[in-house]
Amino acid sequence: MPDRDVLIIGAGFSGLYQLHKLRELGFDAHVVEAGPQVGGTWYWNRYPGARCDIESIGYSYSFDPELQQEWNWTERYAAQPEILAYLEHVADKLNLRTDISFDTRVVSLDFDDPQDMWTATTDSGATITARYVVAATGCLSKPLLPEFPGLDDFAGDVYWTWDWPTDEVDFADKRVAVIGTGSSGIQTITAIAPTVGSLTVFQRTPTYAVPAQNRLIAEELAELKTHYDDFRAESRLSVGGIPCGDELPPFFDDLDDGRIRSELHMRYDDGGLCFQQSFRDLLQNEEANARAAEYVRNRIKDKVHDPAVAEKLTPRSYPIAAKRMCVDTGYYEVYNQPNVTLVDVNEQPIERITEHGIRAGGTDHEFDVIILATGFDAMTGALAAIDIRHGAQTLRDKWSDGPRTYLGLMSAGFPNLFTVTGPQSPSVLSNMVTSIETHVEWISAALSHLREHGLTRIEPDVAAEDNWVNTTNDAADMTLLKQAPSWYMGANVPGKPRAALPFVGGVGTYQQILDGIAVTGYHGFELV
Ligand code: NA7
Repeated sequence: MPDRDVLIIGAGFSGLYQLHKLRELGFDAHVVEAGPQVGGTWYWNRYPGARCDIESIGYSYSFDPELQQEWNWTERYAAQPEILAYLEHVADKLNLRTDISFDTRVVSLDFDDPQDMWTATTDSGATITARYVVAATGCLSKPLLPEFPGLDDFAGDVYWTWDWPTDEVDFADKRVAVIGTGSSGIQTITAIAPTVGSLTVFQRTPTYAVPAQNRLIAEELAELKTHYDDFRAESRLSVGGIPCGDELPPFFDDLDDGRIRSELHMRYDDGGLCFQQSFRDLLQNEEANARAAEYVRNRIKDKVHDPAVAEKLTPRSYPIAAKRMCVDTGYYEVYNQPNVTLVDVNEQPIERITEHGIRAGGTDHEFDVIILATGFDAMTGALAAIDIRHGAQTLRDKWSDGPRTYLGLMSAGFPNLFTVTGPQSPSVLSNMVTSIETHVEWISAALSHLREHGLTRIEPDVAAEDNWVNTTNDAADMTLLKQAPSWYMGANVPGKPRAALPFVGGVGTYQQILDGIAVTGYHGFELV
């Protein structure tokens, strides 16, 4: 008999809810977490200015009405410490820590056929057996560590945004470099710019950032709490896992110019990622996309005083929203400070890190501090980091040309192994917490179904998986996603196969597909 019914890997938003849900259903579940405490992404990414770019009222659990009523988010977009405090509160309230092993990393998983169980080996060499494994390992949890030659020679301080020190770092009067201008980079840059001695930003691809319009939300939240369930129901059926209001009809539906301009203006000024839902077909229609992209480009031009710097900051080579957009609070304005310099690494490639700084394009820049905000091996990285085997087959080999899953939940040949927000599910194209709840609830119901019917094994059919892989690729082909060199496509990791990692069909559609599959007795899965 296995040690546990279910082994859950990871104690972030996914793993915590998965543990609670399974315990509620009477399963013997246990979590293994690499970090020293709960939080996952929100434990590790504690860099200055770290903040969620999905609104806090949606980026939170809906499963517990009492929790929903008692917790008060202070701001429209919660900062990292508040999200971590929320997850700690949830862990305490639901008494979750007793079933979590901290500071423990799963390094391999091996499936035993006759017994229908997984053996997990941890970094201490200990083993745990479980009938089922749920990988709640996160989509952006395996950091990308670009090999800048000479990094070890640097005499100053090096910080990675994904592993920031717990003690406060003082940048006063320091000469600071930041490499990377994704969400982590631009949040860090904006937060430290007021105090640094000087700041030099090394940018490879300019981002489309729209304003957050962050604010205190005490009154809004009190009002929402009178009908929170309606908001949650709407979230689950929305495109992105959080309601964005009515978008404009498809671009070609006779939209007059004034209406287009006022919609873009209204969305931009309202703030946040709902901007990308200005038109229903913004990610499908090149003309609609170009119109929204041009709007943001013009706003960048308005904000940055030096036209040459503004031009460098302006994205022109890829469609808006085809690469993860950023949400900012004064990011572009940072470049109006006299002590801030922007280096375009396409013009001045980083050649090496030296003892005193960074050599780029033949110029030596001297620094006291280098901050690396270079992103993640998204969606597949955390799974590939575990040696997952069934007989002679490894998941790494199976996915060597790109992930192959059924519904982003399981992969054929690897029975009893579920992924929460796995590749080929909406995940990173959505409010993660909505997508996490959908998966946790679906997986939990599937495990209850197996138990009720005396079954011990579930695995997708190869044909169903092939169909889903084709559906995912076909859906991505109908969009402009492939036109951007983004981590959505695996493009940021050298040697990673290019494949659409998320399912672009939207949260609501996906939820209906999952519900339909469960109702039809788990169509496409083999239950033994
Ligand atoms: P991102 O969005 O992947 O950003 C990483 C940044 O680092 C991005 O600007 C990269 O440029 C840059 N990068 C990566 N490698 C290099 C090298 N070798 N040289 C120069 N620049 C480099 O990760 P984040 O952590 O900012 O955000 C992750 C998600 O968290 C975000 O999308 C939200 O969902 C929240 P590139 O664009 O690849 O050219």
